[in-house]
Amino acid sequence: MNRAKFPFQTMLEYKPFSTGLQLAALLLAFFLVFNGSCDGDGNDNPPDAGLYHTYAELDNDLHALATTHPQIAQVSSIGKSVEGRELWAIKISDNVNAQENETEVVFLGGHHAREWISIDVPYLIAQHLLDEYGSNPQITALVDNAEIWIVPMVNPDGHQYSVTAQRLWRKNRRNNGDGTFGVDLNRNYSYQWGGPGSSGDTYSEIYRGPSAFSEPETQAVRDFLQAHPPRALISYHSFSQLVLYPWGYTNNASPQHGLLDSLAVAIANRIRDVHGQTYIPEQASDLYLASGDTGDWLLGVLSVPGFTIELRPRSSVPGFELPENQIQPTFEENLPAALFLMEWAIAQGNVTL
Ligand code: 0X9
Ligand code: CA
Ligand code: ZN
Repeated sequence: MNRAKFPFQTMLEYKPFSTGLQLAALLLAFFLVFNGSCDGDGNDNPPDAGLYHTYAELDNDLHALATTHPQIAQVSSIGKSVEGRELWAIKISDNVNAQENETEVVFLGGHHAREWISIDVPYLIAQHLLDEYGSNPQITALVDNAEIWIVPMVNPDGHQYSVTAQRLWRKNRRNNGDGTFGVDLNRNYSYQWGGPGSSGDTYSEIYRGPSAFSEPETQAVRDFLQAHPPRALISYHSFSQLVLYPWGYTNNASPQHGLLDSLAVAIANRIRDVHGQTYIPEQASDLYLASGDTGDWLLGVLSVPGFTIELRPRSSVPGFELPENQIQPTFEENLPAALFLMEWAIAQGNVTL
């Protein structure tokens, strides 16, 4: 298997301006001069990501979903980003205003700024659950028997920067105080923080931050998950079409390896059944070692099975810039997998790993 190096280079070390920097600067200058959003007239155009959700659109659309489905949907903020944006969560359950003794399942998206599809997939899952409630018996049962929490955009500052300034931005927008910006939120969780596959260099794309949970975004996710320990979780990323499970910090198998692998295989099979796309199930360390990610903290600290799904596309062309016409099929193929994991979680009842 020499797959290990390939996704690392394509996903992390993608260097868009390694050639043609001057041309890029020139194009940027023309863009700034002729783009209406920078004319300083105080009537700036809103940031636009085409059919993908921007932060403002997500804020608006999540609240609209809750307004149109008040019995089963509620929007709240789990905290604020470095730049003060709210980290929106939508809770979907019967009697949504009550905290009932029901299985909790969590879906996260948008840890990495440039992975736009990782926000729209969990958003569309939320929308689908709400639209189908009351008519689709499978979904009605899920919503009745679980408390489903969806946090589509964990890194809104980075996302906004990706939309407005630098499409391939990855990290959050922490000012590191040395001329560099950003901490990799998926290296900032505490379990095995600082280990292999993370960097202490502030300029690095995999900068882990000055300490575990140094960032308000990961603090918010941590506090939320400790208050609402889920039975299962998916964190969406892109790209490469993989279903990853812990450990990521070591090649050793976790004590739960058998269960995690069989769930990952089941998830990948359900994805393939929709449009024939292969997503490879594997231990996260088989991709590359990385320490301080969401899945390792979930398993290591909370004993919760969590999966990192790397969405479409398969390879570095088109890489992070997945065409808009693939938003819907990517959602469609990931829906049955998400429903499967919710059903599995409900079936576990109060049994913990
Ligand atoms: O490197 C990451 O954080 C994830 N890939 S991405 O291209 N979306 O950035 C993968 C994390 C999986 N975890 C480990 N390999 N430990
Ligand atoms: Ca309920
Ligand atoms: Zn990612």
